[in-house]
Amino acid sequence: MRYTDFVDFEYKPEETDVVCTFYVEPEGIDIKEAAGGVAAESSIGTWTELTTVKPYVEKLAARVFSIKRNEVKISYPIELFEPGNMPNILSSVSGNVFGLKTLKNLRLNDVDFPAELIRSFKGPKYGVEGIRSLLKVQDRPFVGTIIKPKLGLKTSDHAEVAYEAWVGGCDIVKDDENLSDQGFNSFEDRVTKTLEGRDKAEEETGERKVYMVNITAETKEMLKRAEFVLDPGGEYVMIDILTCGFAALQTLREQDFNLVIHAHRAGHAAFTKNLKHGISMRVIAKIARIIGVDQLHVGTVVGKMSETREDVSENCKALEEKMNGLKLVLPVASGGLHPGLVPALIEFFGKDFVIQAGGGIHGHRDGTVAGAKAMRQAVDATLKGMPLREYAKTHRELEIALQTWGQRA
Ligand code: RUB
Ligand code: CA
Repeated sequence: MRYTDFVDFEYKPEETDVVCTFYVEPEGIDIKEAAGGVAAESSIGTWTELTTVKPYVEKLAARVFSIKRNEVKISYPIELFEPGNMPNILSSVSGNVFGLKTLKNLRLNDVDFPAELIRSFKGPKYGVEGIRSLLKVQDRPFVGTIIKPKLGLKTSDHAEVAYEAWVGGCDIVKDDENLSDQGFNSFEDRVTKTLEGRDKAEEETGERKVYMVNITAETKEMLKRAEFVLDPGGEYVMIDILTCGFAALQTLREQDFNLVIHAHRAGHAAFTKNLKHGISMRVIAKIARIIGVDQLHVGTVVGKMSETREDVSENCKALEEKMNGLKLVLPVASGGLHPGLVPALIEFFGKDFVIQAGGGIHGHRDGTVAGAKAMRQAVDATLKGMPLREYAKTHRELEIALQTWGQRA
């Protein structure tokens, strides 16, 4: 079979097919041959015709069934894939094809997985509803913080900052993505001390508080760390899903620990930022949901990271749209957030999301407690329908935050 033999505009995808949408930019060949090349190389074909192909193999060919300018849709028969094996699926649909010389650019913009494959993974254990009942917060966004400075604080100071954030009003405290078990802040000691602070903060505030400890590590080590968190009553773990890899994420999820899984996407922009080449965040979000994360970073629209409103909407859709009965994943907005951005965030996300701020809390002139208070005040004001500047007249922490960072109109 030649590349163009993989193009069949008459083909109608079966319900059981995996359907991928690519952006394809050919180099020195026409779009039809380029699209056929992607289908061939990601299924049963190669650069030349083979003497070893049998008729039953030809039935497994992926088919290009639509080309609109550079948008190419390809359907893959489900038999090409091993259920429950995400690396296997991705090694086909997002594998060698990225390196083809005859393609200037290639981006995997979307994947629709059939029910049978979705069912072969666990999916989220808690999802939005599970998190809401765990935290006993029903009618507002969650407020979270990342301990800053992101690296370097010794354990006692880390725990103290966490305690202050909770007392000030944060529901969630999390480690940063690159904090694991370094000499200055060892994992086990940090879990113990930080959870002690959580218990104290819960007692003092009467609110539920959670600590998302970063267990990112080699897989076996990561599982040990997850178990360690359970002992002193931890309810959450955080994992860098891209640097650990989807197989590691799946191994963690399959333990079925009573732990909410927070997914950090550090490194995603290496795949997602170039709009003509790579893999979209929407695809990464779908995969993470199917494997089974409970919450995931999706961008902010208004913060320090680069995604547009449309990008972030697409990411959220992947977490919320109907997908074979999978639970909804809680979107996390994070990156350059501060109280002055809260009205714009709530306008975009609604209530089901986490407002997660590091600098925008620990950078408050009067410290972490004041920073967390200012964030909660911004949420309260917005939900009451009051302009932040008005509310700030009687809420000093918010007033100072607005003075320092301003407010987005
Ligand atoms: C933000 C932070 C997060 C980034 C990740 O800190 O530590 O790791 O938001 O980006 P700060 P994304 O609040 O000080 O900016 O959420 O886009 O993956
Ligand atoms: Ca971070």
